[in-house]
Amino acid sequence: MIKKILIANRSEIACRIIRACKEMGIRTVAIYSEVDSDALHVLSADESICIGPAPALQSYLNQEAVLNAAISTGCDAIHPGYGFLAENSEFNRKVRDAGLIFIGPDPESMELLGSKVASRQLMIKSGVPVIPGMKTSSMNIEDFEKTANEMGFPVLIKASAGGGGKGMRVVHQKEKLKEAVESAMRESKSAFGSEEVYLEKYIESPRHVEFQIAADHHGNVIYLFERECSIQRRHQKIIEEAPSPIMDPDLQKRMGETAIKVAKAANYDSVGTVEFLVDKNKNFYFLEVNARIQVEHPVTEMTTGIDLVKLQIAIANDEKIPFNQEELKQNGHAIECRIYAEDADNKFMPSSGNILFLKEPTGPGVRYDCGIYQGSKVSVFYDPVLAKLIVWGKDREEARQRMIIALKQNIILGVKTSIRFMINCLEHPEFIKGNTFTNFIENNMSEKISRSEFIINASLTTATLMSQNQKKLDKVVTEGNSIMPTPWQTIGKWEICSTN
Ligand code: MV4
Repeated sequence: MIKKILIANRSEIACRIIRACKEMGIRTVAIYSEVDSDALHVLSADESICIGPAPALQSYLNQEAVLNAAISTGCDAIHPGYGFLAENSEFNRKVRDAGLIFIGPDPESMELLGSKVASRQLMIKSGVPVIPGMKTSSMNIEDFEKTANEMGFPVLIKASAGGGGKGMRVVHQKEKLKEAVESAMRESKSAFGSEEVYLEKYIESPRHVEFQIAADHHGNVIYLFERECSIQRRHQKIIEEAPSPIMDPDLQKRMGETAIKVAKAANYDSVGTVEFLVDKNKNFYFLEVNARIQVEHPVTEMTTGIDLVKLQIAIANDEKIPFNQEELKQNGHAIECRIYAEDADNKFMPSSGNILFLKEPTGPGVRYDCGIYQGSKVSVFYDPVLAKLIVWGKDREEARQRMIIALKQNIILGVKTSIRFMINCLEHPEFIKGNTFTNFIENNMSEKISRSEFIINASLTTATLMSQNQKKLDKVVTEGNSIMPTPWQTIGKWEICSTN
């Protein structure tokens, strides 16, 4: 029976896992690096322990330090969250060899699913639709030319060892193939330490639709429907939603049953996600499995009513999944926006500083998974996620409207954020029509300076004034209205920018 869990992560996901543990009566231990000693996840846990200096490799990625922290605080289990060590099969194995529970799939399944070529071969053998292409990677150009000529151009070259678009090359004509293969090999070698690449048929303007699955230690495997995650920037998801705008009951059943087939083929035994590419004719193809809880899991929770972190911990506790496929229903529509400390007007450069002012959004259907508080330090050492804003509505339009209102309510001063950029996405006619393909941002959201730069600078000015000298602010507010353009209004001593 799991009584105490060490959360091997930080920020919003650590806070989210701690919340699930509290609901289950499980004690929690937070880990923190020297710059995170006052972080919200540390303040939220029952206990906490410093595991090293700021750089992730010396702290959150330091396997020995994390494992020793769990042992020294008497934990039964480690929850890795996402990122960091979440899909590291070596760490997974070390935790189990030390007699602790790793809250996730077993190491063998994680290892198999971590190799693109191995999982692709397993899926072909299991009758799961994969993108047409080479069966294995190759080092000689003749194999690439032969497959490309058989399938026809355009084709896509991919790195076997990694994802996230690194080492990917689209090739539209034969003459460019050799040079593209060699360049992909070089990039893959530097990014993943392996120059193994392979070739697939290129699917034009695909959608990224992923299915949430859960499998327990007693042979039960279910799907908890899909998430549409096509709005990405440089392979980083920006906005996710459930259900997908293109989904229909027949396609959903076929994709869900295929996701279960994938989980069974890989002997998967935790919560996880099966990623698919869907083309314009609604053909779907296996992409990969994410063997962890994902950033975007709340949109599934908000439309099914299932707490996926509690389910993941229950499965790790050898419990059976407490419901069957027929009992699961999708209700309404949920959208998630990731609130990043990034400068959307300056190529999304990370923004660091102190949170001078924070107003969390509220309202019907609004959930805010937050990793900061007013006064938090936002450092440059880690992923710049500050919070996730998830909104539920009875249908997609109500969820979209509520999300826009909630984003405008979410005031964060002290760092630049991507809030204005997301409002622009959600207000775009193509988003409203549900035309959310993987090229949505490059086609619709040119990286020109938006209004947000002025709003953010003015917010920073206000915040700085507030934090320095209230009297000075009174004077500015009295006299300053003439310098604030109309969108600004003063409510008492607070200037709130109405961004509509
Ligand atoms: C593809 C593809 C088109 N054709 N494979 C991007 C990284 C990894 N998630 C797989 N990706 C793609 N694989 C073939 N054969 C287009 C993409 C792709 C993409 C996929 C999902 C979400 C966002 C994407 C952004 C660019 C490219």
